[in-house]
Amino acid sequence: MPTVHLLDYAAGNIRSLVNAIEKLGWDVEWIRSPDDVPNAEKLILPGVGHFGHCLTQFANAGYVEPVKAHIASGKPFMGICVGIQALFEGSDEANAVPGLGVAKGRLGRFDNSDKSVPHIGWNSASTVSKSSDAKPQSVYGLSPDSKYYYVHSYAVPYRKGELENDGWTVATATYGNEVFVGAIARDNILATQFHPEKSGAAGLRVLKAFLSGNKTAPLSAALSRQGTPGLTRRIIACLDVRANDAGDLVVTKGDQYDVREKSGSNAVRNLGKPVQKAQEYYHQGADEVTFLNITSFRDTPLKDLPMLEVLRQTAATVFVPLTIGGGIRDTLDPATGRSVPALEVATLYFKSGADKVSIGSDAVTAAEAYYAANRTLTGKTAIETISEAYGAQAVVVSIDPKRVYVASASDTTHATISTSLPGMIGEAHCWYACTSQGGRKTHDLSVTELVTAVEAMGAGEILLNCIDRDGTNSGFDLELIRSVKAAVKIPVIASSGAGNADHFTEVFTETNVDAALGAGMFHRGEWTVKGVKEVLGKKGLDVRPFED
Ligand code: 1PR
Repeated sequence: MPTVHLLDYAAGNIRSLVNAIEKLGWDVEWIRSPDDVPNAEKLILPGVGHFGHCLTQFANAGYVEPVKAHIASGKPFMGICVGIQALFEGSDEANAVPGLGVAKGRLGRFDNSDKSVPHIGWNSASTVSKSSDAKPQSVYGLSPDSKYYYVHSYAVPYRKGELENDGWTVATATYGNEVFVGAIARDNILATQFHPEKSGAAGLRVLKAFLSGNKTAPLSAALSRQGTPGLTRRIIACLDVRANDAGDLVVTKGDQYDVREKSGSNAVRNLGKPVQKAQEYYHQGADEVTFLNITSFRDTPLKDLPMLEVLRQTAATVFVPLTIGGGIRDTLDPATGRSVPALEVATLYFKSGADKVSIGSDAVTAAEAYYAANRTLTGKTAIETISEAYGAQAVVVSIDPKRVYVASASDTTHATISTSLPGMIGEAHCWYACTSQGGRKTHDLSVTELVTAVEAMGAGEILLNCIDRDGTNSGFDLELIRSVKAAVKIPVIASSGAGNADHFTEVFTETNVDAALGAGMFHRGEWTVKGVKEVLGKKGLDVRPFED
């Protein structure tokens, strides 16, 4: 098999990239020291997380000159995510750390006054015409009709002509009112801010064009419409996974978190096999797939090795972002009695193909400790340590709130909302209490307190479930979503209650939520992800076009 070299210089969850390259029929060889660089014919510089952390590791390991020499030699080079950022002169993320300066420009942080940051999701990479009468150039199969998966807080602002004057072909994306550089190409160099390995068929096409040296790979003919620039509405399929009574790992789904059949056997509801289901949703056009290991609070996640295998098999065949949740916390190794930090548990998942980990119960405990210590950050929580090592974008906090009704706002110390859905005895106010251990334990901590605390700790995204709505098919809790969106700047995923496509339309039009997740309606086959997206598209909501 042909070989591509990948530079291994910083902690990062790059298993997905290896999977994508192998799927395309190439072998990966690792560059583990600067002396290996001259052996590379084709070189990929990946990178996720913090610019300063990555570039400092890169420079300290002695890679700057050998990589510059590789680029100058004319041999193929590709940078991905921090790998494109490295080509520029520097970043506001770490002012003192220089980039390679191969391209002119610096990265700035997205403005979060009008939008969520990090920028997470599917956006364009539309090549810019060289002159007003010229057609956009087709490079490496990048298509203005396709969408690619981005996850970052810093970007190079696009200024017309600047990069082009130095011979670069530029592809841009738009986030809010900011236009930024999504990809650049010149001679032997291709670099993308998005992750081609996580961008489904569109991304694999770009990666394949680079690997096969096909700079002028044609635009995809598969799509029939001109894409709208900007971030699409993200649809996530969620699989709650646990062992059933026979010990098999199954996809299950509860009603308000009760996953046992109501009649007859009272068995754990079995809705299919995790890997197969994930593949099904990928082929239906799911923008992400989330696995929640819902009983891992009972035991140490180190015992959940079958879950790692589920992840491995899924990641080898599903090329959109994968999140895994359940049991991400400090734990004890039952075999040796050794204490194992949450970062090590998360690393097991990242190495098996997860792109993000989702933290539930442990986030509640950490937030309680944060407030008890007068909002002091310890740097030791699971959120902080994983965010530090893998970047905020890799840390999702999954929340399981439930409504607590009160007759009057003065009946509780928590901030309440006046609700349009009064309680059983007409209470017109409510607040949302956090729970842990799959809803079994209720805490005297509101959901807005929790999200504020975890954002301060470095979480990159909120997965906002709702016990009252889970499995009810009655639509998302819009009041809950609005109150959480008002409390944080990081993206929020709406979850629980979706029963049909109109519920997705409703949540995207009635709130400014960043993504929406469905489970039961997909598992029971009542709706496909594709069907939901078709409805959203008809309502004028931009979704990632389906490509196979
Ligand atoms: O606490 O870090 O070990 O993580 C455990 C994880 O498992 C948490 O993310 C928690 O939300 C999840 N979990 C625990 N018990 C259950 C349960 O259902 N008994 N599921 C559970 C969470 C919510 C979503 C569901 C949506 C959409 N369930 O998984 O997919 O509500 O459902 P719908 O569209 O069918 O309404 P830790």
